[in-house]
Formats: sequence, C-alpha cells, structure tokens
Amino acid sequence: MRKLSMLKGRATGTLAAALAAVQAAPALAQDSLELVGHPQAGGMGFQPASTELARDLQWLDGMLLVIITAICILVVALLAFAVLRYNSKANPSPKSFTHNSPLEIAWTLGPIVILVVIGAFSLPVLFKQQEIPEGDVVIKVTGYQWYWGYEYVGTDLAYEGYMIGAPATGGDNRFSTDVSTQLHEAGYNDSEFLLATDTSVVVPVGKTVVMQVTGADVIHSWTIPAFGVKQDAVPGRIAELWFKPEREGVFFGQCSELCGISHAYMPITVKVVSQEAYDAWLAASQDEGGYVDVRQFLAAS
Ligand SMILES: [Cu+2]
Repeated sequence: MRKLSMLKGRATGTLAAALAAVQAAPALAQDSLELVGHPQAGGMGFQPASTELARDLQWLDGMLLVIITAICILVVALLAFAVLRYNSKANPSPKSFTHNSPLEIAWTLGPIVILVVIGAFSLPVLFKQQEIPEGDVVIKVTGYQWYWGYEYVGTDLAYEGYMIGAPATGGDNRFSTDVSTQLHEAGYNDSEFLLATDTSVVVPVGKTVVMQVTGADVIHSWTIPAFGVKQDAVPGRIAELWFKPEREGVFFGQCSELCGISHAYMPITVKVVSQEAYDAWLAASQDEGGYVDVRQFLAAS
C-alpha cells in the first residue's frame, strides 16, 4: 500500500544513486521545515525561543544581566573611589574606626532585597517548568551509551535515534564524504554534522508534549535549548519535562550529562510539524513498525 523504499529515508543505494541524492537534496532540504538552533556564524545569544518557557527563561536571563551589570559597575566605582581618595598619598593619616552600623545594615539589607526580587521572578518560571501538565503527546525517552530510544506512549511505536556518522549508521564519529551523503539524503547540510540524527522525535505544533526521561546504563541528559527544557536521564528513575512548541521546524539538542567516550556523539533532533502531518506520520510509522521519514508527509500539511 505504501512505497516502503520511499518512506525509509536511509542510505541504501549505489554510489551513483547516492550522488544523485546529494544533487537532489537542496530542493528536498527538510521540505518546509526550517532548521532552528543550529550553529550560525557570529552567533552569540540563545537559540530562538520556541516555547513560552524558553521565552520566560531568556527574559529572566536578560533581567539578571541588567542586575549583575549594575552591581559590577557599583563595586568597581566604589573600589576606584577608595583607591583614589584614600591611598597613602591622598590620605596620609587615616582614621582608625572599625564599625559603621548604618553602612553594615545597608549592605546586609541591599543584597536581601536584590535576592528577593530575583527569587520573585525566577520561582514562577521554575514552577512552570516543573509542574507537568496533561500531555497531548507523551513520549518516553531513554538514554543509552550512546544514542536515544523513543517510545510513543499509548502506541506500539518505538525507535532509536543515532547521530548521522555514528557507528550504527556506518560511520566512526568523524566527517567523511559518506557522512556528507547521508546528511544530504536526510535533508541536512554538512554543517549539521554532530547535530543531525537518522531519526527524530516528531511532535505536532501547538500541542503539549510530555517527555518521560530515563537512562538505561549511566546518566544522560535530554535537552532542546530552544524549548527551554533539560532533564537528567537517570537509570531506574523516570523524570518528566514538558513543552508546547509554537512553531514548526527542526530543533537541535545534545546529550548534556557526560556519559562516556562518545558523549559528544549522541545529539537530539525534534521535528515539529502540523497536526495533519503528525497524524499521517504516526499512522504510517505504526503501520511500518518503526520510524518513517516525516518529510514524506509535510507536503500534505
Ligand atoms: Cu552524554
């Protein structure tokens, strides 16, 4: 009923077929899915915030930057004033008092007020992150040395996600022409090496996604910075995180807990697609008994 060879987005062809795929790739590049959060020349700031939580976190970071900048300027100015005004030349006979109660009260109360203000803004963001809502989509994610396993709760769909270029994809964690071919076939560019994966987490836009995070061997950590989420994957425990992506696209993350020699080679990709594309992808993947390339269904959205 379905063209299986079309659906399986894996490198299987001859060299000629691979070269043809490379040439065809630009037109196919993720179809309508924009790459979000990949490295950019001169990039300095955060990945574009793509959930309410990420926006809150980035706003909080900006606010804290203002506060610590003001504190640094004040401290440097006081130091400079003390050095210039009270050095031994400018002030040959210093006073010898050791206490100043008003000053001591001020420098105790000042930091308390600053910390209370910071806490008043940061705690609501923390609670928003940690209070897990009912998920429209629930996915269990398991960290392995060195890849991720995904299970769509309530369905029989489960698959694994490897970095393109990892041993499981025929590579040795190094860039090569073969890796380049695989990247382009999967809709990525060479610059996404170390970030691109053979399969992705696929979720619908605008829906609440709950990830149940655990580890199979050692502690890993699952994150998508553009969503403002990060959670340790601890063997024997299930922790949860949630996000509600506001835009379609391909989002990148990396294992964020040092987990062994190939820790740097277990990246994460999430593809946020329309509800229609998600439904079609989920049905096809369940029929197929495994991950089907979601780009096949983007045109329908
Ligand atoms: Cu790791």
